[in-house]
Amino acid sequence: MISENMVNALNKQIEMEAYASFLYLSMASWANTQGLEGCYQFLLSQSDEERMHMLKIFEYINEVDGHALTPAISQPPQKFTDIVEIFNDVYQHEKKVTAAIANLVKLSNEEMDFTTLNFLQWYVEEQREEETTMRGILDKLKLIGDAPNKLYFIDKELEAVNKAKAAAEDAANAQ
Ligand code: OFO
Repeated sequence: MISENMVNALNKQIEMEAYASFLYLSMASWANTQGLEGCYQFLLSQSDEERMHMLKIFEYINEVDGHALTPAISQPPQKFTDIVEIFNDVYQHEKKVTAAIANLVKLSNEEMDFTTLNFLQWYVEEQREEETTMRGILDKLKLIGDAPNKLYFIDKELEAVNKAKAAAEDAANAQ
């Protein structure tokens, strides 16, 4: 049986995933106002993914007889100055999420809650993938640097990331 302590910690994670979903949605909206369609689509899809991460925990808590709570979400920033800064912020945020998942893994281990430990493995892998993706994007943005028309090239780069992601999803769904 899951402990109250573990349920509380998972409910906290729901809050973090929900905040990430809204933060990325807000970033997507700003990118849209700048005409950065590739960045907009990427951040929109990241926002969707975070909602899915939230729901997965939500359903898990209820499945194991806990009480999943709808989180209170503080308002994310609405205005941004620079798309490169946005991707830096996303990377930093993902690192925080990775640390939070690591704490959940530690807690489930300490409590010998192997069901939750097993459930969390998906998140461990997901965070590794997310950090790799974000680092890859930041590396590309560094290469583009302050080139003339840099926003155009950044957006093209994000379009390529979106295409690669869609292809990987199609391949996974075909299995
Ligand atoms: Fe769910 O935090 Fe990003 O991936």
